[in-house]
Amino acid sequence: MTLRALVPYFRRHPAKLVSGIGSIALAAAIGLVAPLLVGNAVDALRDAASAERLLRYGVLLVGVVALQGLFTFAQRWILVGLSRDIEFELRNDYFEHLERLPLSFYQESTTGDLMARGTNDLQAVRMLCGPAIMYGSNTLFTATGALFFMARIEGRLTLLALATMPLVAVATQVFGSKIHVLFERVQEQFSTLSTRVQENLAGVRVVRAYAREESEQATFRTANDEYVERNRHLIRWTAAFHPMLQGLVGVGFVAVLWYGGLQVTRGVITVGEFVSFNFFLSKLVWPMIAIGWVINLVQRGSASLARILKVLETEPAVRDQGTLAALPEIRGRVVFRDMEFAWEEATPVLRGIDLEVPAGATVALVGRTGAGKSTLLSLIPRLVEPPRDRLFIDGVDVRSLPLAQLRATIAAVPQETFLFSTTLGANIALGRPDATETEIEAVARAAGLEQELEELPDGLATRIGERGITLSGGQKQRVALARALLRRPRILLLDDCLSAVDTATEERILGHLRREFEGRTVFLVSHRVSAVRGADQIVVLDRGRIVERGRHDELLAAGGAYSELARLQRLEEELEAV
Ligand code: DUT
Ligand code: MG
Repeated sequence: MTLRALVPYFRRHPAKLVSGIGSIALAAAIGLVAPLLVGNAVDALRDAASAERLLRYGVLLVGVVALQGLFTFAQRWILVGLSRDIEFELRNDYFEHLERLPLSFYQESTTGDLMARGTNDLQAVRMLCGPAIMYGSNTLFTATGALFFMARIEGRLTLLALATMPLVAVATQVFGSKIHVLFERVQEQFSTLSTRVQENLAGVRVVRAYAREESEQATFRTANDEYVERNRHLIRWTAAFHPMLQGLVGVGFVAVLWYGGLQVTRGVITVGEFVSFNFFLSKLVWPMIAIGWVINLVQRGSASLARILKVLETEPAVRDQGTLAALPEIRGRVVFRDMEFAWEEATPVLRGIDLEVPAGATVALVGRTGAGKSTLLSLIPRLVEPPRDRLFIDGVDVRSLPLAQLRATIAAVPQETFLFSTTLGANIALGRPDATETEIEAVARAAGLEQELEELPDGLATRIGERGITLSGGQKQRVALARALLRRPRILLLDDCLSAVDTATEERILGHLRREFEGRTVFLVSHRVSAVRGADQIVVLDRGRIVERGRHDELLAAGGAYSELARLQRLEEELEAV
């Protein structure tokens, strides 16, 4: 059962759970004293009413209520606190897991949906851990106690009072499940809504550029309408639910008034007992309503928990497995042997790739868009899992290397850079938070950011991204490059990392980089011949196969795809020069 997943979380807080439920029991028990007191007071009025006696009852009653209040406070404080603790831990676990999920998972799920699970669903689980337990146990204790005393006063009257109970249970069940279904639909629509907002925020430039504001607004309004509509539907049912319960309870009261009054006139019970009885009955009203509410909370909570668990139970695709062979030192020789890879079955993206890159060498990958260059690079740090015995570093299958060692050896600049909304310096130091200012500045210069360092208002301390300065595409790329250089990796993967920089700047940066490349194995993807001409080996990929390889001059002489590319680019440059 889904709810079992919460057991380990509760196990961590035994003291809170026990003292919380203990407080509920005490509060309920003390609460039951009040009706007895009032009953006695009423009977005392008839026997021998004296102001002093009444005052004594009054003071006692106040004391009882105050004590009950104290324990009610304690139960709330402890159990709501406990639910917050569990929420905190669950949220951490959820986030931690999101960090380890395979890339494919993110292609299948929308951000809005993942956000909804981490917010709304988590909230529903918290309600299950706190209020549901609190009101559930309160109901249990109060109802048991009240029924016990009621039965002692008058058995038949108690049965009469309880006659409406099965109806309440049935109604709760019917309404509860209907409400549950409607709530699911509301949650679903909320996900859709948040996805739209999230995409519009992230894609704000595209929306503006294509003048899609109005149509996006219209789509959003429709989705928002639908959300409200679904909520209305839900409200209709929840709104009808409580009055109906109260109505049923009211019928019980009328019956008790009639039959109980009769019993008083017959002298079977005293007026005081009758007053007590009614007081106890009124104490049952809230628990009866609470039953319905708690059922709802449990249903919602477990549905939400199931959604969260679905994420938590998704296996992190890439992780250490089998026997590992940590190397004392990685030198950086990378070998692909007959590599086959497909993102989706039946559509191979890499086919029969044989490639040897000696430690310290630079290999350049060129080829048409979609040829598989980025895919090839993503296999090396195991961002996606390569097949076994196809990819080796220093002669060891990458799948046998501990992930931590493998990734510490490699720094990659992905084709699409991503910067966090923090300072420029912190973005560069992402992979080495302990780096000194001087080190960060050195790599920033090596990555061609010298001018930016001068011109940005606070240099490395300038905030970028949201609530900060927006960098240009080429600037972002250079920040990402600096970030990779700072890690001083043995293997450096540069995926078209200067594509947004003009050719002259690229030349200049590559000049700096030659020094950085020394002693490192470098994979350099580029569409520009000027960027790759200096590489030890140039590999031309086409539809997942290596179609040509060699040094710049050899490939030019061979007169194949590479020399054609070079010819076209020369032509372009000449045209530009005109
Ligand atoms: N592909 C996927 N899923 C991914 C990434 C890529 O199915 O997560 C497909 C798209 C394409 C093929 O793999 O058909 C190769 O893509 P890749 O990104 O490796 O191509 P590229 O050589 O890097 O192209 P570009 O020069 O446009 O970056
Ligand atoms: Mg690519």
